[in-house]
Amino acid sequence: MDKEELERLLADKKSKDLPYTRILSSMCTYPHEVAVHAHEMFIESNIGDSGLFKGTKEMEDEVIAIIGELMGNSNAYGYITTGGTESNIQAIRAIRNSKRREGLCDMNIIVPETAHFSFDKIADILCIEVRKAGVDHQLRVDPESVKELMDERTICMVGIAGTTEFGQVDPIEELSEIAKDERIFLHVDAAFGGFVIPFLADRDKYKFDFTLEGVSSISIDPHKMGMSTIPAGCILFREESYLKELAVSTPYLTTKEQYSLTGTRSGASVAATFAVLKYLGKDGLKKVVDRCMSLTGLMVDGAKQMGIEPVIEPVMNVVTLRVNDVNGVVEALRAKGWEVSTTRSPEALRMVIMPHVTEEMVKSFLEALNEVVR
Ligand code: 0PR
Repeated sequence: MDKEELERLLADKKSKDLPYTRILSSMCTYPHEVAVHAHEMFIESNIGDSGLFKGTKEMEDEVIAIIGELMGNSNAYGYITTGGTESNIQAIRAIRNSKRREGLCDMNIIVPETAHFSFDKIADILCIEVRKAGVDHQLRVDPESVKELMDERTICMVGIAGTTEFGQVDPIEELSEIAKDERIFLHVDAAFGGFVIPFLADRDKYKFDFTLEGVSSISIDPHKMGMSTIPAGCILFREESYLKELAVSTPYLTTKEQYSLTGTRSGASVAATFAVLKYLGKDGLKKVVDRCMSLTGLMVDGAKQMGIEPVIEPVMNVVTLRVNDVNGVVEALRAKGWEVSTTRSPEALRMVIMPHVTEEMVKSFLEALNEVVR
């Protein structure tokens, strides 16, 4: 195939992909232009053999320190993963390995029933039981339910800072107290919320990071609200010993140990994450969140004016609306060119107000919604 023909083929495939300008169902977005530039510049970098790519490794170390500081601990230990799934797997694997060395078997962990489906993969891969704790009327995990599920084989509790479906934040402060009392590992899944909560006006209501003594590890994804390129997640541990639990020996590489789940690993998305963090800084990231939150308010207010109520008042940039015949509404909106998603319990329409969403998009979506529900 010559290049022109290949170009036509690629363009044809591209035309079948939806542009984000029609997508309200995704937690991904267009990467920031500085991320795209850095990604291209480091396209061949494999941080899986980091001695060959020392500049990339320096960027990863700095990114871990910057994100650690954002999470209340600039001395946290971790690495850039492929996303929230790998980060969650690695956190649970670290504590599982540590307890296995102590001789424990038939272990279990407790996650909120609102947890991301990556925890179902974890049950399968790590062969541990994943117990699901109930939530309150605001869809936050109920600490009493967590305590009831706990036994001598419970090795970890999980709290979610920004649930996938509702954008709700669990009472991590209470979980942290339980973690301290019971000496149990507490993992916080902030894959989505990690780059949102620190910039909210009412952030003090949602303590979730390493400033809480009981928090042992955090997942936070640059490829979601961090506007980096895919794949970019991040796992952070308070203590280095947990990162060491993940080590395998890599005798013939430039480094003697590796902690990551994957072998070959994208240095490009490390560079992209570095670029966004350096270029935007906290002020720039806050502006992104401010804008998303103001459009979230616009969408919820518009829906209320049509007599449609949100399931919860949005905590972050996720809008869930109570409508009759949710699936019918999704189909009708799709016919009008809008991609939205749904929640399971309670059933609702779900929209994520990512950085690619504009005021015009929200207004024209509300018009479409109004026509559909009428
Ligand atoms: N933890 C939480 C709280 C998440 O919301 C997600 C993904 C993960 C972990 C897993 O992250 P990775 O997908 O990076 O491994 N949340 C979104 C979801 O499952 C991911 C997503 C993004 C899905 C864009 C679809 C989409 O179009 O809904």
